[in-house]
Amino acid sequence: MIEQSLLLIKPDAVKKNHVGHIITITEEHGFTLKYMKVLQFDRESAAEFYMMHEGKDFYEKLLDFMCSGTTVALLLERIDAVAKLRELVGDADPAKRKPDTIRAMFADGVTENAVHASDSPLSAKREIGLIFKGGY
Ligand code: FUP
Repeated sequence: MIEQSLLLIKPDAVKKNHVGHIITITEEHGFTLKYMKVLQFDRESAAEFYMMHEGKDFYEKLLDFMCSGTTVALLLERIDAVAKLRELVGDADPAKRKPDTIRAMFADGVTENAVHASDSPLSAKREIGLIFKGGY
């Protein structure tokens, strides 16, 4: 089934000029770019996006990082988009990352991990709503 998912290219990857390369990788894996937005998270919007992690030991560090620079949000579409994008992005834990995943190629650590991909169709719907609520 054709599905939509959200990919965030995070501040570390934007600063290192990996945006174009990451978009190309998604296109090579059958994703179609429907909408794109360049944005700056503030504390409030980052807290809302990552609300499920509130109270965890890495939460404040994660918000600081997400607010540290520009983020590029991509609304991507393909068959089975959510699962396929998670596979392409790779694990947040550096020890578990498979080669040829976006994080294996571009991430420096567990927090500075280059990209975010929605983890379920429900999350994708929520996250797409949050990021694109002001329009495309
Ligand atoms: P993912 O859904 O693949 O982004 O990974 P997780 O749900 O494990 O983590 C959510 C976010 O918290 C990721 F951006 C990574 C970050 N994180 C940390 O910064 N430190 C940790 O110890 C675990 C996760």
